[in-house]
Amino acid sequence: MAPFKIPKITLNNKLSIPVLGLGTWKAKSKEVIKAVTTAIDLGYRHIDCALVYENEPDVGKAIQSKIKDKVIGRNDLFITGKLWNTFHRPDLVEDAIKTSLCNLKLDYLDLYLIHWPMAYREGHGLFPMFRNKALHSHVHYNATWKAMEELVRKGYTKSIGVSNFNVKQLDDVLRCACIKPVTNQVECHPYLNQERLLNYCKANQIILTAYSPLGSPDRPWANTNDPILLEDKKILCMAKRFSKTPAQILLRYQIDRGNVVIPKSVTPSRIKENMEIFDFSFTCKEIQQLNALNCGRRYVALAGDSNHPHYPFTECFN
Ligand code: NDP
Ligand code: 1BO
Repeated sequence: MAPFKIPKITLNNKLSIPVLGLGTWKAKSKEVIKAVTTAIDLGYRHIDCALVYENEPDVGKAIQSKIKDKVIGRNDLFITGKLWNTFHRPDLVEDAIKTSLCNLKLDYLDLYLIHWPMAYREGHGLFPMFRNKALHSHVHYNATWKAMEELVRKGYTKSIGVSNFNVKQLDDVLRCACIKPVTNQVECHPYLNQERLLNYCKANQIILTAYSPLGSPDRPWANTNDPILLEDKKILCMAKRFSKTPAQILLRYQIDRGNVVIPKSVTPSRIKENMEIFDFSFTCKEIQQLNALNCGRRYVALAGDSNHPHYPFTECFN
């Protein structure tokens, strides 16, 4: 049977992106190979990657083998990569994307994002620290953005965007940009519905890509007392009403708000379950009911960086 065709939406540069992608953060070597292979066989075409996930070579292996077996062509895929915080200095940006391309065994990316607005000290590993404190660099994200634009001109990536940028930071980028960001990839789910940021994005033709849409239950810093989104009573109740799973409710919520969504799973049955969201939809009232769960709960805060001048999650800008 032909794999299911995941719908796409058009970006502000007229290219298109599948509305559902596979997340790869925290997926270990062997499991990510199997996850990407399973996902492509089922019909996923959009894979969300990053240098800092330290599994790009394995994602690349899975992609290559599917291309070699003629299950897909390179043009059928939408591969996202991310510039890590230690490579924001404009002269480091081209080498950073080249490293990811080499890891992924690709000659271009579909989308390359500035992973976070904060630059870290260059040349001391991915998480430079001194006496338990993160070391910062003063490179401004606008300067990094200008180097990102060069990557499009040189053909290393088709589109560029940002991730974890707040409204003010997006505004700064838009003011200096010759090439507009196509997306802002941010944490988004009913506990952190990002209404203000989403309205800003919509007004500026920027697609919001929702990360941690299931509440990132496997995040490394999870505490036993943290609220579990997938077990929220209202979500469970809605799941029962629609004969869907809580995960499917959370994913459809993003699609019906016009967002792209990138759940991570290394479990074949869940990778399949997470695709089975295109046979139902929510009314505006149901979206409002889900929006009403908003409580500002952020599962991926990188709180250790809160003293960085470009830390995005300060109240006045969200
Ligand atoms: P998610 O919200 O996608 O949750 C992933 C967790 O949910 C895993 O433990 C997974 O388990 C489990 N899961 C997946 N599907 C189901 C299901 N149907 N039912 C129950 N549990 C399920 O968290 P992430 O934080 O990983 O976010 C998704 C992706 O977004 C990342 O992998 C990454 O690609 C991107 N991201 C980007 C960030 C950025 O800064 N730009 C930050 C964080 C994420 P299992 O794998 O065992 O099946
Ligand atoms: C350091 C966390 C990044 C996830 O994308």
